[in-house]
Amino acid sequence: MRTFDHQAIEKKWQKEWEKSKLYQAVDFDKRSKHYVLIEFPYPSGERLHVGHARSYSCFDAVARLQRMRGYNVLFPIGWDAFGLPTENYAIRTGVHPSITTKRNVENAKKQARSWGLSFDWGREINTTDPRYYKWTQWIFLQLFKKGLAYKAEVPVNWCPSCKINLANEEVVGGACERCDTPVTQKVQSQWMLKITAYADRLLRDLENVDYREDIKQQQVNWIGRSEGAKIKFKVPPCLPVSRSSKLRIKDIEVFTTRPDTLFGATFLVLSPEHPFVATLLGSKFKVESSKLKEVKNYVNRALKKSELQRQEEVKEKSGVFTGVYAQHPITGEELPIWVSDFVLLSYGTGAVMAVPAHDQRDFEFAKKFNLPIQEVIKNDQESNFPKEAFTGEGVLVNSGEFDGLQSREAIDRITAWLGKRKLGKSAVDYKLRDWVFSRQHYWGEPIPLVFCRNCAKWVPVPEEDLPVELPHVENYKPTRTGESPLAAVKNWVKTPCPICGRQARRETDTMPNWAGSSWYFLRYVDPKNAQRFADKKKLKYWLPVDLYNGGLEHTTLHLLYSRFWHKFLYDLGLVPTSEPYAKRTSHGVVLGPDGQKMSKSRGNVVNPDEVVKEFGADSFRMYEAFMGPFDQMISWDPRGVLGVRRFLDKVWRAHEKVSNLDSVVKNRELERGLHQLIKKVEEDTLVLKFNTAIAAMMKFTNQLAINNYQLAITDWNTFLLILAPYAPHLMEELWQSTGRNDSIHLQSWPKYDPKLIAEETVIIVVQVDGKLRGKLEVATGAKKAKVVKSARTLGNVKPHLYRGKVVKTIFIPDNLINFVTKS
Ligand code: ANZ
Ligand code: ZN
Repeated sequence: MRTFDHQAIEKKWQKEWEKSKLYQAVDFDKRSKHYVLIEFPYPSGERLHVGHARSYSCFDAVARLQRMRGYNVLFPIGWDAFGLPTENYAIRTGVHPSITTKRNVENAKKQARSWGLSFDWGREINTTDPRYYKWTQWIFLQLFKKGLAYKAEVPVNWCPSCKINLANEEVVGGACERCDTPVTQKVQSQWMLKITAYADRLLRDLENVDYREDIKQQQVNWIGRSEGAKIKFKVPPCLPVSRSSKLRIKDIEVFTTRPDTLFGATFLVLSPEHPFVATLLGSKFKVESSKLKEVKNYVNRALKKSELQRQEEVKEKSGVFTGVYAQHPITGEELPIWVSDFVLLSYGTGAVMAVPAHDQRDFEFAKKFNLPIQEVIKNDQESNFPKEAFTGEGVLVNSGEFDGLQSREAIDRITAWLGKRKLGKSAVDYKLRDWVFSRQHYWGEPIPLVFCRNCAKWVPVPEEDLPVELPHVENYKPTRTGESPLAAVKNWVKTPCPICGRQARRETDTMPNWAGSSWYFLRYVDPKNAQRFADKKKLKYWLPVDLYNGGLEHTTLHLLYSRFWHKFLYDLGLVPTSEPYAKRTSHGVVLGPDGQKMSKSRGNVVNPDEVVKEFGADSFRMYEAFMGPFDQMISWDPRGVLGVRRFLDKVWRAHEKVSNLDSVVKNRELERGLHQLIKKVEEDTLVLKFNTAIAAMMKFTNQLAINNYQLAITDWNTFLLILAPYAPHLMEELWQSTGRNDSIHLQSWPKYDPKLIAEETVIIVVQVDGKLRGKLEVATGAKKAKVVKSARTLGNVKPHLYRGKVVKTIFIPDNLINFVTKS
């Protein structure tokens, strides 16, 4: 037969594997454990796409290989199912999100099954299952109890069309990721998680994990640690200070990475949200009222922009003078206080000392508004001042008693000087901010807190009352006030206070989509536990995750969030490792056949179900692994799938040929090729070079044909084993067709013979006129010319050759060389 019936074969084995629970991970098994994790999918209406299939197929090959190598492998799957697409669908159609989710999960599951992935389905989880989110809520409560969850008025990205607050990553180019409406800023009271308390450890512990270098770097940049100092600038009271003379004028504190430039500070700049600005606008200083109006207008305009817009617009500097001055902490000089939106509230202290000679942004600002520029760092080699700011280090000038010091030393000395006078201190700052944890949405985990007026505080729902189940609603639409739709479920919102029993109100905000995925890898370890989020002993056995693959779009937030939760649980003594993932990798995106990002509107979406139907799951999976280097973006190539299918057909036919030869002379060439293949496929798969592993299989198959299939059946079986992780159905079929009835996927990975795969050598006898004069070690099959050249130089051969002229050279490959001379 020229080809095989993939539909029959695949269905048959999928059923068989499932029945025998072939891929079950066994808790506490004596074998070493190996935990292979892929990011769990969102069950959307679009189902799983060929991008999912890339990482699933490749990591399935890893999981299968590791099982064959003797590991007790945990390779689980689940559904990250809370979130907006399902909610928006509910708004459009009125179908309850839980129904949509159920349907989508069923479909996606059918797909994943049809691909023959070796997931342990017994551990399947779903973040929207109350038995799951009970523990998401429980972990939140632990954070709350430890003071790591708090409420704060924060500026949030607000989409006026979706009527929701957006996380920064949901804002693309200043617009809502979903509806493209320009995003505005709004101040709202939100639950925050204090991830910044873990900033240092999240950074430091990157040293102890094996993440791909660029992934590590992204984490480092996102955390964004800066060392410097906080410096106080006093603001002299400009009396009269309104009616209440008790009002204290706060100093303005700035964060700077360059205290050595302090003498070059010629003005201060505050972010529009800075509390000082609000105080000022409250007219507690004596400032001309026209000035105040100007400031007010500027601030109002700035507040409408999103932080992202502000960062993008920094080139066009804008700002306004407040009319108020601060005192330089050393010279006592008066420095004008400005407000500008290039200063962000959420970084440092929201205030900067501007040093135009040494900071390019300050330089441009000073030029535009005609503010003084004072050089304080000299560096003859590098400085381009006064054409532009010189931002490097050098020797201090115009800096009083600190003149002549190097920047580094000056930083220490000036910081110490300020410290002694309580005007400053060294400080570390992070770009990382606390995590805005509430969403005004329906389809998420309810935040398990109750506000009691009588107790005057937020009260946690008692743990034994968890989960706080999401109530059924008719209307999923966010309210116009920006409140969650849950606020409209009056009898759900009203609840007795767990402390005093008086009527209180439930929190109606829900958790962000990131919550459920922040700990799911822990639940796989013990998915059915009703007493704890996971049994400690099981966690000890399975953690950490040995290999975690996911999209680059999750390299910053999801990775940081889950590392944060994990560290928190570690501090509570509830998980055994301080890091969740020993190793993190990432796959490249699969583009459409036209080289563009796949999208419905472009019409270039490849439907995996059609590919599987036409070519079979094995061809589909193998093509996904073969399409190119795993970490690179690759366009889908329909001919590529066909090519892989042809390769599998060749294997299918070779099976018949090899099986029909009754006795075979061992072909050294082929044997060596086979052992090289064992090594190559094992090594390449483990370092995620799936494409080269498959290329080697193809090469061997060609070699086999050239050598007339002269392979012993035992060696052929080895070949099937090598292919088993990549083409699991077909290999099972071929394996069991030779009379075996144990699964190929329960076999051990073959061992290669290192001697066999080394370039082989032979000893060649060297004669002169038939007399033995030396021996030579050469590579098997070495050519005559090469052997002649080496033989002539042998110590005992050379003199004999000089006695006469060589008239003839007799060469028997891999055996003998004889120089015939005439004297
Ligand atoms: C004075 C100075 C002089 C600065 C100089 C730099 C160079 P990184 O390195 O990214 O941490 N800054 C502080 N808070 C800010 C905010 N909220 N918005 C915008 N800029 C802010 O940046 C630290 C530097 O960024 C700080 O050091 C401050 O400017 C500015 F020659 O202070 B520097
Ligand atoms: Zn109460």
